[in-house]
Amino acid sequence: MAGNLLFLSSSSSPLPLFSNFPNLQTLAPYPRKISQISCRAASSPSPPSPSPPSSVEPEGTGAATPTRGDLYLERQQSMSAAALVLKNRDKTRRKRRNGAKMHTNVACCYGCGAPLQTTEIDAPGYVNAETYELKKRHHQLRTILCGRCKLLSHGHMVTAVGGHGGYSGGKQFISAEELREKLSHLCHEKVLIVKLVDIVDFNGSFLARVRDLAGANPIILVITKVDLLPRGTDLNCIGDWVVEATTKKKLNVTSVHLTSSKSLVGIAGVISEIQKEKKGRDVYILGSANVGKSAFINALLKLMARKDPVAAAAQKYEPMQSAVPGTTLGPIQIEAFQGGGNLFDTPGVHLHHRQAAVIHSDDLPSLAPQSRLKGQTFPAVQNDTATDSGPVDLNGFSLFWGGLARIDVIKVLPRTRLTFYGPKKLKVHIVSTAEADEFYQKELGIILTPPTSKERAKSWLGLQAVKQLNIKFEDARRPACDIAISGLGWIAVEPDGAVDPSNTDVEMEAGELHLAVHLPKPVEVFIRPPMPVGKAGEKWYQYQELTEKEEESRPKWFY
Ligand SMILES: Nc1nc2c(ncn2[C@@H]2O[C@H](COP(=O)(O)OP(=O)(O)OP(=O)(O)O)[C@@H](O)[C@H]2O)c(=O)[nH]1
Ligand SMILES: [Mg+2]
Repeated sequence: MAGNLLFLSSSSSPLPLFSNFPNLQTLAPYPRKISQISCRAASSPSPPSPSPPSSVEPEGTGAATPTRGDLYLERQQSMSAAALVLKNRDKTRRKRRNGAKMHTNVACCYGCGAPLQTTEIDAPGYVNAETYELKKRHHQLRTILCGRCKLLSHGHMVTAVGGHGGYSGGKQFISAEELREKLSHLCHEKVLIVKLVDIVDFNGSFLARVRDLAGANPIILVITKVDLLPRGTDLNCIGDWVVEATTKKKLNVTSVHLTSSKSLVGIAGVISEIQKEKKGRDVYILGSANVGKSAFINALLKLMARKDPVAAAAQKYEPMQSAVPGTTLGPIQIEAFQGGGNLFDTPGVHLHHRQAAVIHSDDLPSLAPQSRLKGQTFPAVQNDTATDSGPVDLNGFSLFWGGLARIDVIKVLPRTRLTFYGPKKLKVHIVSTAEADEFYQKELGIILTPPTSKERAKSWLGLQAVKQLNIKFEDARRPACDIAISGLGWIAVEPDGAVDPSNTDVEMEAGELHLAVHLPKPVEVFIRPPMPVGKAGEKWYQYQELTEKEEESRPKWFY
């Protein structure tokens, strides 16, 4: 460095050495100037500047202007850096491509996608050695259903979640990170993404991070299980509500479909949208665990099989569906389309913030609603058949939703009602807040279930997290909001219970409601605009007022 300084100071420039440094500062786009000067000095000294530099020189013309040597050196450096990046990128691409191919080359159970194995009888993918050899000889490995899937198909609830009281060989359970890694090739390929969201757990199962997986690929958004919505629900209102909620998530959604794999509502619409958007690409069905991906594929094949012999053939080896999250364990490739491109079922993403992540695996089926939701309302309306009618004014009371959640009513309007929408197996119990702690300790595992036994209650996390909710509302004639509990359902909060707008007695009252929600620590609670369900929903729901431009840019919804 001393040599460098010496060189500069011995140049013919009349300016002292340090007066050149301001020039260096003006050359901000060349931040490596000082080291470049060092190199130049050390290797090939450049001739002195012919004209005396002024104190304010235009950028890139002073003594520090890169010489051809500098430029050569800089280009060499950037070329070698680029070569390194390209080499690494090629390596990653090759790895990704191999990874993507891997799941198509390894023989997997067609029901769950777990790699076939003959050694661990208690692990997913197990098939006895003779069957395996026989099928292998006949090139029929793709027709094998593993031991766990056979149990599932006979109605057994076998979760694949290892170390959670579930399937003892459940080490093949895939974490959200592993799944992302497995599907990371998607954002670099041209594929069509069909993203599924469960209407009963809209916020908990939404999986906004699908954006990272999908890249720039288009997304068809499919809302599943709409057959479970309360009787009288107008799907037009639900469609508008869903699109409004989705718009906020900023996804590349082409269209929204309200579907039921049970009643086949909306499935035909998704098929024609897939045909329109597919353009020879592979189609990936993505979503959180248990949202109904495999059931949706079965429904898709069922309808497509009516016209398409390829889909009819694919129906023979359908993916397994079951009420336990973690049914599908690996990507399953299905040759479902005549015109090229395959359909892929994928394992569900297990989100840590859903109730399914914290309860005992044997209790998981109790989180899955089996039939149409019917709200449990508190205080009960007069003609309601609810057995536990409770008090008329909720202030000072606590409501337990099974053993999984507790809502303390701190301050609400005297006639506020709370309506619980979720699995029927979870009953709601109400006690005064003063007795709530004792009641919970005494009744957990007995009447407050799940956890479904005193034994299981011992290892229960408890409701350690308390979230204070201050809910503002403007119009007491419609619900103020929904309190959605991830993986469970939601509670509609109606400030005074008069959701019938024809009721002119209702005083228009704006205000604030104060509630406290107690949950297991990882479980999330979402406050959202109320979902317009039941006959009343249609009456109070107000469609979004949109400009023409907004109308055009929003995805359309179908059912
Ligand atoms: N009522 C109703 N139930 C459904 C519907 N779709 C799926 N289910 C039920 O939801 C549960 C989960 O369905 P699956 O298809 O196994 O869900 P999945 O998303 O593939 O689950 P994983 O493979 O574990 O990620 C099963 O009990 C299905 O019967 C639907 O449209 N309506
Ligand atoms: Mg599945």
